[in-house]
Amino acid sequence: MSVFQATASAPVNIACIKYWGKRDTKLILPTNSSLSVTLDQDHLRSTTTSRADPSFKKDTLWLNGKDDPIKEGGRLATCINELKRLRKVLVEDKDASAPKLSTYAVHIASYNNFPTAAGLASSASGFAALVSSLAKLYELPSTPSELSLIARQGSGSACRSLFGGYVAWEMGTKADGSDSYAVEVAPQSHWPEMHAVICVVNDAKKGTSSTSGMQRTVETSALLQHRIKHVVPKRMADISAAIQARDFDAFAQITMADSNQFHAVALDTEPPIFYMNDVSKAIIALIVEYNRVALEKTGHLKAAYTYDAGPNAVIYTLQENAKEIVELIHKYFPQKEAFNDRFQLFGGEGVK
Ligand code: 2P0
Repeated sequence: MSVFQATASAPVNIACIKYWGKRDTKLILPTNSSLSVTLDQDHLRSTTTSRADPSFKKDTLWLNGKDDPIKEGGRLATCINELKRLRKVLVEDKDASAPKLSTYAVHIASYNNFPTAAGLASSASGFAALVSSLAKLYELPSTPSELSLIARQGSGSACRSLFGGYVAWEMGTKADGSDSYAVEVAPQSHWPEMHAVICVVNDAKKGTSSTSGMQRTVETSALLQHRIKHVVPKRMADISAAIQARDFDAFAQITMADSNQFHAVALDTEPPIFYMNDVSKAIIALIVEYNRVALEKTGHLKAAYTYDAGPNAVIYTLQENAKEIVELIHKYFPQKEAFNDRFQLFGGEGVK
């Protein structure tokens, strides 16, 4: 008897131009485009195995070994059902001999090989790996951009984890979301010197979830409207050009400015949202000073901090400076065991 099973893995990504706000909460359509770098060392991935079998009673997910209920009408169910629909339309309807996998329930097991203590959100790599594994199981002829349309409906940032390297999520304009997908800006090999140092300030789960926080921002922040209309479009173009030109100075300036503005719109939310803490801010001060000295000595910036919806710092730098930055962090924050240089990362090949 045939076994219908496939495994795929997907990487974590960290945005330089931040996604924050939805114009459609069901389809997960963003209020602005975003751009990320994929962190792709082998120990920072979600790996998912999917199996379809006529004997299975219902779709089931195990997340890190624990049963994770699939809510009817929820994001997971949406992704699974959409992939089943594509299996039927793109494979079974075209080839009468293809097994009718779209009619079988699936069992899905997903693991993150990075510890919760890494302080990294796992929804992006998790949904990207889930979509990739089902697409492989169903032998879909879909491109990564086409699959990103589905991963997006699991978690917005997940669409960017369908690629390695430098990835843009184009917000699109259509109401059905068909033009809101991820595209590769450049592969990791284009600028392999790019590294990311992750500083784990706090590995606790964040106070305000991204999903609810960003909608409060959409509803209450005037600054967000300015950001969407007048800031992000130019930054998307400028950072894409900086990546193409391997211009670290421009990349760093834009990345830090966008992190700052994302946290400013969080603060501009009613009631205000604070994701960074005093240690996060001290790291910003350290990087600002480090860059000031570097600029004076060499005429160039050496580091770019960025913070997501939590206090942990990700510091982008070129390989030649990575060791110095890790040492600097250890020097100024010696008591913090949580600062962890195990996670020196670099962009990579994306989905395997
Ligand atoms: C980003 N973040 O671009 C931004 C920056 C957090 C700060 O994407 O509601 O977990 O599942 O679409 O993708 C976090 O938001 O939110 C996020 P949903 P998601 O990476």
